Amino acid sequence: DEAADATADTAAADGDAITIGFAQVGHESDWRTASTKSCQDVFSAANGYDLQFVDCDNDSATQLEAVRGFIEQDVDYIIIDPIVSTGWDTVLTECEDAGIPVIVIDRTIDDSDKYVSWVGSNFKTEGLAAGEWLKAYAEAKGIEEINALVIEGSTGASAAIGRTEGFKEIADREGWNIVDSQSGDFTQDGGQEVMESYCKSYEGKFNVVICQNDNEAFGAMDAMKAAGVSYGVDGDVILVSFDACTAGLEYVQKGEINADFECNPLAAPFVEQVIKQLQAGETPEKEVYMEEHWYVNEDILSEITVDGEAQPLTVVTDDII
Ligand code: GYE
Repeated sequence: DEAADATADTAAADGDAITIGFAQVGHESDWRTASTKSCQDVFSAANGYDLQFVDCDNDSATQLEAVRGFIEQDVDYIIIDPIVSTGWDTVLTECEDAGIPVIVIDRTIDDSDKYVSWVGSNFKTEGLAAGEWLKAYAEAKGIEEINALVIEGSTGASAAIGRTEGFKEIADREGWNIVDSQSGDFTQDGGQEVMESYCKSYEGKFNVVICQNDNEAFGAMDAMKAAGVSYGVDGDVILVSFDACTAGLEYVQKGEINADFECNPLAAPFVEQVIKQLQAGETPEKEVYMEEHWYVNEDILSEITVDGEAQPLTVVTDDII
C-alpha cells in the first residue's frame, strides 16, 4: 500500500525512528556476517529504526572513533561488539555523559561497567565444553595421549581469551600437552597460515587441533590436506571448532570436523527487547546469555558434564543444517 509506505517514510524522516549506532567488529567470519545480518534485519527502517552501521575492520582505534561519531550524531542507543575487552572506560563515560545508553553484544568489556546490558555467550564455558568433550571422546576411543595444537582467535578478544582459558583448564587438569597456541585472527587465511607452519614444525607430533572458530578450521583443513595430514572422524587428527555456522555444521556432518561448539550470533532480537524495556522506562537485565548447542558427528556420547551441568550433544543431521 503506497500511501501507508509514504506515511512510514515520513514518520522516519520526521525523526520518529529510533536511531541506533552499531560499532561492529568487522567482517572476519561467517559468524560475523550472521551477526551483522541479524542486526540489520531487526533494526530495519520497516521496524521503525534508523541503523547507523560501522564495520570497524578489526581495528580498535576505528571502533573508538565510531562510538565517538555516534555521540556526535546524538543517536538514541549505541551497540558495541568490542573488538578487544579493555580500553573502554573513557569512551563509555563519554556515552554516559551524553546520556546515550550503550548495549554491548557478543564479546565482553572487562574494564568498565558503564553499559546498560550485555547480550552474548559464555566463551569460557565453550572452551570448557571442548575440553570435556575431548576427554570423554578420547576415553571412548581409547586414545591415551593428547598432543593439541590450538589456533586462537584475535588477540585481546574476550571470545578468544575465554575459549583459551576454558580449554586450558581441562588440559591442565588432565595433564595434556598443548604443543603450541597461536592466533589465526578468527579468519580462514589466518587459520591456514598458522596450520601450515604447525604442519612444518610439528610433523607427526600432534593428534588434536582446536580452532577457535569455523573459518580458522576451514583454513586449517586446507593446510592439513596440503601437508598430507588426515583429520576428522576417520583421520589421525581430531579437529574441534567453535561457532557452528552452517558451513561448519556441514563439515561436522561429513565427519571432517569432529565437534563444533556453537556460539549464537543472533543477539539482535534480545537487544531489541532491551531497547523496548528502556523505552518503557524499565531496567533490563545486566547480562543476557543466549542458548547454544554442542554438535558432533558420531553418536558415541550422548552428553558431557560442563561446570557440573550435564549438557546434551547433538548429532548433526540434515534437519539441523
Ligand atoms: O567466534 C568468530 C568471530 O566474537 C564470538 O568472532 C565472536 C567471534 C566468533 O569472528 O567467528
